[in-house]
Amino acid sequence: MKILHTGDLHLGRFYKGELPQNISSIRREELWVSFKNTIEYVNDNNIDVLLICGDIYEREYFTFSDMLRFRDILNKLNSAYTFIIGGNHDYIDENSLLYKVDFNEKVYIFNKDAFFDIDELNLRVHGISWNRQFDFNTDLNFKVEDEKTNILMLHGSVGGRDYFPIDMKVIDEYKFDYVALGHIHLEQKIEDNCYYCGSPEGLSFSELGDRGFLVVEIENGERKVDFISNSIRKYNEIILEVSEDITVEKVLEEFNNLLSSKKEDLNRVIVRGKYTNPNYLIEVLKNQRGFFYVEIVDELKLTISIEELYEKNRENIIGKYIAGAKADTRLLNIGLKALLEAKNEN
Ligand SMILES: [Mn+2]
Repeated sequence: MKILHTGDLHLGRFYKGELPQNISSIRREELWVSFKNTIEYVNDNNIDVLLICGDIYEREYFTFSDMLRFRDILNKLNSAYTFIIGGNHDYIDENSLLYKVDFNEKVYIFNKDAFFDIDELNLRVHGISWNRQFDFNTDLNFKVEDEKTNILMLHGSVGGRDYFPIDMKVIDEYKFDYVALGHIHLEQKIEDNCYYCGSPEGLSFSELGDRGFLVVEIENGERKVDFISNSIRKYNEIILEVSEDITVEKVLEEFNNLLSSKKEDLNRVIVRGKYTNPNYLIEVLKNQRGFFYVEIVDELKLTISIEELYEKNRENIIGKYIAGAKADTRLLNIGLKALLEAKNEN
């Protein structure tokens, strides 16, 4: 039996000013495209079961027509069974949009049911939708059956204290063939039979690198878990180190080298080191074109000391300004910054 484990899709995500408008619109749509690609993967690779472990969508930004779209995409599945639990962003109650549309008979949504059986696959899938009131120590209702393949779906944090804490000591007693987790957006193995799938697309600069989903093969009690990279773009954080003896031209060469394989990604370049004209360099880097998205974080320091600057500029406006403002450090820094920038513009 082949299982695809995904979750934390965050369809409809609203990018709260963290990206420019045009980029966030593209990303919002790409979350949908990424999900469509996942469905295509299920069809092309004879996956029997699709598990979606919560946070499919963000309740406050998801409309009825979004839910119809979600249904239409899910309906493209050729034969796989789908199991859905709610997460903290799309918690399930009687008003949940998941209940306002009709899914086909191969889609199972966990609300009150403790498990569903699929006789054709000799499979029992347990699941608990995210619930703030759920008491992990007393409310568990698992009925593992040894003759079947037993799977559990949860949305919460292993060892955590808020947001549905999951106690692995309790889970381990049930001997599940596989425990599919959602909520933590970084793909990771918790135990041999228990994984977080991670978010299928990075959602911010705190979700760097490769993203995708997990494919789990369970055959005769043997289990194989593979991460499949599937994201449309990645978030990257890149450090660009400079020193005062490097020309702007050489910095640009380095910048382009670092980004050459990442042109279509979302990149954050942190510029570090000491430089004679830091503000000028940052402006030049900010104006580079030909990338999907690059943001520059300025961690440069001015190398030159005030004394040195004064010695080199005695005869011009910079030197005269230093002489006049040196008693007030704050004023000195503000004025110097403006003067050095103005000088570079000419
Ligand atoms: Mn999430």
